[in-house]
Amino acid sequence: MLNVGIIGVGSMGTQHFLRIMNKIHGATVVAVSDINEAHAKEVIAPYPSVRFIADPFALINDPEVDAIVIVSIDSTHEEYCLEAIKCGKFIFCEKPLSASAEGAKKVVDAEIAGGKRLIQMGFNRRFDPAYEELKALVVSGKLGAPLVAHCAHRNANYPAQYNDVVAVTGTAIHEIDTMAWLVGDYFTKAQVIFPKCSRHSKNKDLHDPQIVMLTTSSGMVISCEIWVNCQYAYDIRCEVLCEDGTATLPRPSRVDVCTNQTHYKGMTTDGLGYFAEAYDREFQAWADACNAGTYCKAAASAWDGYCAAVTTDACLKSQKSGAIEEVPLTDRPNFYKG
Ligand code: ISE
Repeated sequence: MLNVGIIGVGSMGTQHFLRIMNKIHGATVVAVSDINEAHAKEVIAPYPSVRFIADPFALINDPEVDAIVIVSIDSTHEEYCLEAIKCGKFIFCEKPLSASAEGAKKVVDAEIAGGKRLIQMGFNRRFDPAYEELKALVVSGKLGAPLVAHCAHRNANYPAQYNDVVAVTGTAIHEIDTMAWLVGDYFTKAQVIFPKCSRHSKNKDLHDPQIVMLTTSSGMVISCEIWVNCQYAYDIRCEVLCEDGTATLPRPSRVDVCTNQTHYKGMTTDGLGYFAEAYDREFQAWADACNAGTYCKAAASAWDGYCAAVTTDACLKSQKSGAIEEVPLTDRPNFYKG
């Protein structure tokens, strides 16, 4: 049984906690840490075997804790990963790996120096059956080489704190990792374009929607529309244009309704619910790999987290310059192959 310690039980952390306690085989949570002690204690109250440990570093070093799940605020991920690497413990780190490419590089260097792959990044879409189906078709080559992709990432509504930085490091980062994985390439150029801004943007520092343009090392061009106050629902789209046809991400199946001379299908605003199956599968894969003493090949590694951070840094630069920015990435080191 894998004894897990979770740092951060906000909305996503609480879902991960409940998922591990109730759905994942071979793993259980033994300790939780959160800056909001009262809330964390409420979350763990129905589970008397789970301890609250106020200091996240003490949780990481706790002898009962075998593996760490990091779901705390983005700016803390790097330091917790570095500490867990020092302890030689397996880590599940929600994206991003670090707030900067420089920070992500420190984590990668520490992992390589330790000689063992310990980090699985929480890029959940790699475990989504719809994305898996799309990737399998593209990789099969049945439609010829992929040339272009159009992605859309729409959230219904975001609070006023959401700004241009988070639009890239919290939202576009999913398209960045997913598309790199889907086409098996990395990015060399990035540009962010600001169209006319929606009146629903609640922050003068949030251009909503915005378009992230990415070029891969093979010359594929990928457009990602990031629209975090689209109002109508949580909506994820992806179409890949290949030499001999196009492949489109299947939409979630919903009841088809006809009423009052109208025809519709329902949608949801709940992003965590939309990808619930992918989250379950990525945690089961993580627990299985940890119990086998290794890393999960299907999951994103610290190197993928680093690639995403280098790409988001270039996007942030482009938001300011308006220009096409270089993404200084190189081929995957041997340590991260396979
Ligand atoms: C959030 O952090 C996520 O991970 C969601 O999947 C994404 O839709 C949202 O835009 C992010 O803020």
